[in-house]
Amino acid sequence: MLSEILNGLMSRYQERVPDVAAVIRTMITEGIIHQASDIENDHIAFRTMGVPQLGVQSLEKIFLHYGYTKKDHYYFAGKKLDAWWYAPPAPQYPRIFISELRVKDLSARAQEIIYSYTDEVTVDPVTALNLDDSKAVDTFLHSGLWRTPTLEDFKVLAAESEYAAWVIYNRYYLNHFTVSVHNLPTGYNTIADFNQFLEKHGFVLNDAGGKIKASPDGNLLQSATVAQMLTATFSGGEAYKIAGSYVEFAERRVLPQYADLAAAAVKREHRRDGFEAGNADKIFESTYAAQTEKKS
Ligand code: OOG
Ligand code: NI
Repeated sequence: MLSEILNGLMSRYQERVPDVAAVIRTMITEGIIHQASDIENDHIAFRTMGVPQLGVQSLEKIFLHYGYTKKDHYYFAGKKLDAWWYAPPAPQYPRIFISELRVKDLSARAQEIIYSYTDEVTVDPVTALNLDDSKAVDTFLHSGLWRTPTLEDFKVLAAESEYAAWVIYNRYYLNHFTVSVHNLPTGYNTIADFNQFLEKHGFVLNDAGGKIKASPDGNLLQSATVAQMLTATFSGGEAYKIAGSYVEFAERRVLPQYADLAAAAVKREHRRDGFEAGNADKIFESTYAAQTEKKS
């Protein structure tokens, strides 16, 4: 079942990213919500390596099997990434955003390092999965795919692509979940107000391009925490702090053609859907050193 797979992802993510439980706890103590399940999860996101047997074409098969629909493509020239978003089979499920590194656009040295890991996966591992078996899917999403990297390889990759270094260590670990703020009580239901609440409680926000990332139509507003650092253990046994995952917040405004709907009648389909390349480009930087170094 889809909800089992999503719950498995969320529980591992929550164990790894203390900010997740801290945001939820603070929302409860502030009286914004009663319990964690009151939070609407706008979307979740994954990162992957764009090599033939892996990448989006592989990972997406899981979610297409569970009824997701592939939607728009986004291209990030500077970061050498492609991404797509997927609409859920029913509105109680989160959207999914999956990006992949355009490995062929990197230097020969970086490509060689990446292939030395990804070549361990000889065939698309998702084709071998029984996708109806949600336990098997859950196990797969939390398996290593390739050997633990060396610290040296991690550092060489990070110097050229922080995204590449993130994926070589973190693999398919959930990159973030996203709190929908627009259905929260007044005082918290805009990104501007919610950011203020977060900062008052000590959460550090990604300020690349400004703390509020806004789509040109003004209807999709996003913010994100700076990723928390975790102590990674590399193949030679070295402990080294690297960026883990972060938490995102999204405000989707009611589309102009539904502006006259009574607040109680507004549903997901009346709000701005999809993603925005300009916003996403800056949100990726939540795991980049320029942001994480502000925090540690
Ligand atoms: C994804 C960044 C983009 C969004 O909502 O536009 C994003 C990532 O950091 O992998 O999450
Ligand atoms: Ni996101």
